Amino acid sequence: MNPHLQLHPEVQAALAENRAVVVMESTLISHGLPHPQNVEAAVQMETAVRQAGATPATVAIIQGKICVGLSEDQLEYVATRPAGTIYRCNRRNLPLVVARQEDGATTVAGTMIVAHLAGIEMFATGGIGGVHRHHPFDVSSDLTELGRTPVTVVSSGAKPFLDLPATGEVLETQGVLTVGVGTDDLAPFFSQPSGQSTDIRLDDLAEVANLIQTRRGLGLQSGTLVAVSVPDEHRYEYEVINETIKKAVREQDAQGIRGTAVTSWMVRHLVQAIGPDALYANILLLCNNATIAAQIGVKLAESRQ
Ligand code: PSU
Ligand code: MN
Repeated sequence: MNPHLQLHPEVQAALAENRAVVVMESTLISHGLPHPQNVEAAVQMETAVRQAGATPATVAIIQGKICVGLSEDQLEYVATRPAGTIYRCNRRNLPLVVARQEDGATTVAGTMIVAHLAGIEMFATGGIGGVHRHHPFDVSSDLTELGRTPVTVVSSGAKPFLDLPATGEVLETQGVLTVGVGTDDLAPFFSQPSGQSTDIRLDDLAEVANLIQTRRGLGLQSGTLVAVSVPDEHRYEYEVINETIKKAVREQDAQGIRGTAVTSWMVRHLVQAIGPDALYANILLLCNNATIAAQIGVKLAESRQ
């Protein structure tokens, strides 16, 4: 195992016995959701993974150590770092944070790298990054990482305030197959239909597992993006949400908010505009994605026995 990794004993045991493990990101905890909902969401996701028969492993860098699986104290630590004291890590700054023994939360891209280093296939999160509206060169490294790291990201697709057609194009160029489960929407998040489709819809998780096995068997280094539909009662009409999003994007541009600040500003703004149910729906979809990731992981583990 890579010496920079610190595996939680439970994760180490699961991997040694070829049991299913699901990784989760920490940027959502440190930069995405407010406290204490961030801790609640992380704990609920871990519970969902366990209930589906897999072992959860939330990833974060604590004083330079890449932790795969966090204790309760470590989770609370990551969730309460003051703004500006914890990096948002992807491929670019992961070595910097490790070398300087600093704290870092991993984005989808960063978490994929760590999952692959640890030999873990399945990853559950909310929405992935993509191409930003009006800023075609602001392309999230989540997309390029999906093109070069063989990990399966189970998500609610791309974040709905992105340029979804452009995001779909980049995923295609990167060689990333997008698979809908219970949907064929590339960005179900909490609103459908977005008008942008996944490459294929597969509601049978055994078929998804088979697809992942085949990609691995071919030795391809790209990942797979799974988009999961949102529980019905928490679904908004995309047409309606998109009007709110368009206004928010204009305001964000006018205020000059760019780069790593974009997502947290937008999530805060949308929760304010749509109401607290948006936050609740966000947590619910995270748990739903965690369950599906674990179920696929269990199927993969069964086929390895
Ligand atoms: N979705 C959310 N909140 C977030 C993120 C996604 O609802 O905080 C994070 C994820 O970690 C994702 C990252 O990988 O935003 C993408 O950011 P960027 O566009 O800066 O690459
Ligand atoms: Mn970006």
